[in-house]
Amino acid sequence: MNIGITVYPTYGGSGIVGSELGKELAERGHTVHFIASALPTRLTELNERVRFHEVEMLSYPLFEHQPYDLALATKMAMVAETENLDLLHVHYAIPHSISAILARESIKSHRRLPVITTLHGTDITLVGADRSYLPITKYALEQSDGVTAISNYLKQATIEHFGFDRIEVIPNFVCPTEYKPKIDCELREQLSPNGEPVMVHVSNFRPVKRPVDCVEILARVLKKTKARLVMVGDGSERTNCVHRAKCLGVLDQCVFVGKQPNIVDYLCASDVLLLPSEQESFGLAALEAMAVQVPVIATRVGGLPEVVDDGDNGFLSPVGDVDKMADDAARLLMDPKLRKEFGRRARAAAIERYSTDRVIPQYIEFYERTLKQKSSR
Ligand code: GMT
Repeated sequence: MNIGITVYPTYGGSGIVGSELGKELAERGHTVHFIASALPTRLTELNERVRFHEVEMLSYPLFEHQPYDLALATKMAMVAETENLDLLHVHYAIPHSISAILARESIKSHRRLPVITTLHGTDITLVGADRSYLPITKYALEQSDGVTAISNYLKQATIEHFGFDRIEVIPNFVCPTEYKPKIDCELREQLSPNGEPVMVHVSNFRPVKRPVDCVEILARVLKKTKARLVMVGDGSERTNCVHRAKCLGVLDQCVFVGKQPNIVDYLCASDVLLLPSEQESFGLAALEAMAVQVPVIATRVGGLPEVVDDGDNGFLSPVGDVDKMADDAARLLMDPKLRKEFGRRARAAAIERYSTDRVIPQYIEFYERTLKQKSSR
């Protein structure tokens, strides 16, 4: 198939999932055309099967803000024609689905271009559910030729918010050969020069991720055992994290490494992952940690209970319960045998439910089904 994929090209989870999906499809013989405002960060290599089409913005003095949605729709329609696309697969409903529907409609007199929308989270629970965006998000769902959601939780949330249930759940995935435990003594030493156990947090540091809770957890863990906190990523909450760490007197035990392209190395150099999010429709960071045998301490929200088995391969707590999360983290850090057992079970669960070999064929089958439906209409 010739598949057009649109993602936000930044560090967000939906961009990562869309990009990794494209690479996996290309490995299976399909040609993937990424249509985005910039080269997605995970697309390090372009080739005959993985192509990139940049959305060019028209600058005109009359426009205070340039109309990105229209520029995207125009590019989608153009790529569909020139590259003979079979379908468009957009990640994150706002505004990607609307642009794709516009592109489809603009060329429908002479070309069929089914649109598949994958819902990732805040496109439904926050942005889409906002009164101002609700009608257009509902329209985008209804007009898409196929809709997928990355967890059962998100499917249910979409039904509740929009009364729309024509949704296939296709979960996020992880490549077991890329995400496997490895020992990088150099990085580990760099992060923890005195050999303390390492807790890691990976996110875009938005308020919804509650990264300041990680600092609170560290301060409580340090009352029981030695530990380091490695904060990977960047965003608006970073300064609050640094400020809170100073107030609690634990800044010396924190390392802020900023955005990193090689997340897997940081996960492999750690002992537990902290994910104290207020909302998480899946929790890709949790899955990636589990795949490298790092147990997860997370909140019991959204799709996280579908990924992490509480008390078996990680621990779940109510949002904001930093005392319990610290107790659970300390328990794992102080007991290497338990940690190893949790880690082993975490990887087994990650591969069993979410390996690329299990999930990518579900997307291919969904594409084929959508293409058939469209032609029989
Ligand atoms: O919805 C968002 O917050 C943005 C989105 C993103 O692009 O990072 O994150 C969502 O999609 C990820 C990939 O499918 C999921 O792993 C995240 O759980 C989800 N975030 C939220 O639901 C807050």
